[in-house]
Amino acid sequence: MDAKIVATKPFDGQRPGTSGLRKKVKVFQQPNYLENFVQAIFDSRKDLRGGILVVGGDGRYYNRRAIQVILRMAAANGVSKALVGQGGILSTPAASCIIRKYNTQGGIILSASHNPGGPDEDFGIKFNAANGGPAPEAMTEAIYTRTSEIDSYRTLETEDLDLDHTGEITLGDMTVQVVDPVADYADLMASLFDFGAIRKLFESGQSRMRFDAMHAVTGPYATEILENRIGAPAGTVMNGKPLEDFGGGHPDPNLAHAKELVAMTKGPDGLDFAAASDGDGDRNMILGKNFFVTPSDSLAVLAANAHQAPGYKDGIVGVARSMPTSQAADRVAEALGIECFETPTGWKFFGNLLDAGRITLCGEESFGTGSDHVREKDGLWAVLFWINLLAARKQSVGDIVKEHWKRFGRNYYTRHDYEAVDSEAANGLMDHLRRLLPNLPGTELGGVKVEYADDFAYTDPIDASRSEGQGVRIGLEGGSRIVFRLSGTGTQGATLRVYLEFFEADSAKHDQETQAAMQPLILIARELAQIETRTGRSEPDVIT
Ligand code: VG1
Ligand code: CO
Repeated sequence: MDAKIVATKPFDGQRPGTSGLRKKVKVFQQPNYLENFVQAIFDSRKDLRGGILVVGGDGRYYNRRAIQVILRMAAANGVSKALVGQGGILSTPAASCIIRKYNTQGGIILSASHNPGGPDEDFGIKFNAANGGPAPEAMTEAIYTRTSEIDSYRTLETEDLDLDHTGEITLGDMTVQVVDPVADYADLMASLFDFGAIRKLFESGQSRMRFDAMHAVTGPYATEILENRIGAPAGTVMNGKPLEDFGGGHPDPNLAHAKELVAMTKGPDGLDFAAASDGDGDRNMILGKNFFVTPSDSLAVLAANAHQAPGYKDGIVGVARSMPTSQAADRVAEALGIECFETPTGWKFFGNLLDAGRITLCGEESFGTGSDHVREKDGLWAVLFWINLLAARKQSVGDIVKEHWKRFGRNYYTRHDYEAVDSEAANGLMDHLRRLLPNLPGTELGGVKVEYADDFAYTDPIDASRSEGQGVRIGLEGGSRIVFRLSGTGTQGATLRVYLEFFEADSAKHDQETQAAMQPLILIARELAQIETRTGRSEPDVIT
């Protein structure tokens, strides 16, 4: 079958952000918009010709359509084999697992993650490299450059394929193998965690739990692993059927968007353990009875207890966290005598450290935790790690975290998001902060001395690549920090994120309500950035 060459013109703005190209579905539906980006991937990743490509997505609206387009283009661009999740479904960590397990040349993942789905909502596409991780910046820049000069794309004229049954299909000269999206991933989890010990915990009846898939991709994964393989009671997984619009909600596992689940942990009859994941299955939220574990604390607790899970029984070699993530993990690394890295926001920056064997665990404040088992953050992995920990330590979630604070001190932490702010105002605010930076060190904020103030830049310790302008960082004496950055995943205006952290060593002061305890720092941040006068917003839209 001959490839058809279709003439096209470049679209502006196809530069991938923190995690791929994310736009409104309507933008992706423009003729040639998706095709241009996909052809730019094939043009800049020459090893895909004759290679194996993984394709799958989180099942949101436009997923099925996009996959048919991508498969035709893959065949026309000389890919020899495509591995596709049944029904077009692959969670982001499962895609990473399959890219690695079958030694493929990479994968195309369709997702806008925690953003809402549906005809008027968001869609996204990203390329993951042969290591299973999100394309590093040099790769995404090459793809972007190609989108700005593209004049044609290659495709085939064929009928849509039936992707709802596993098995092999021929498409031109390419083989499409439709794979069970869950099996390989579930096997990997079974190799890392003690399913027997977890089963006993469930059988004891002492730990009542729920996992909220938020009508997103992790439903089938959680049902297979928790209910079928481990034997948790039926109904442990809630909202387990993936829907194209996630039931109209934000598939974002946090206190603001997983309200139903959070409510189930409250009161004397509250659940002992509850967890949720996001649209594409890479995020996690961990809750205990009347207890919320911040993602930053979760990373630190997992690092301190890693040896309790079979997959990490020999300990960990190092940890990394994104810059805005709290410094709780740094304290654990110091106690363990292992390396700790601070990287820019986005999972792509962990890839080199993981590949080089410099770190075992990594995480972000945005409900992302993961390890060297794949090259993406992994929601269900974090949930299983926590349940394994509960089974091994025979303690409640709250007790484990409180004991951790007693030993290492507590890093109080919160993030305030101002969403869909006018872009010009948001950029003006960041410029204003950058202008303040040189004069801040040595002055006082709220009576505390500023130790450093900078616009975070990162030099990758493995390949020396440099990333600048990654967020304004203000460090105060005693370990408090204020960080400001603009989101790189939003699709409407700008989203300002304000990250706040302060350290409390005294265990008598570890029981404060977070927002109340952080009020002084919150006010300082608002004033310094002139948030209200510049954006017209007096309160954040989302507090996590
Ligand atoms: C956000 C988070 C970041 C995360 C990214 C992708 O990016 O802050 O930590 O890596 O989303 O997560 P930003 O640029 O909007 O702050 V996911 O689960 O949306 O793939
Ligand atoms: Co996600």
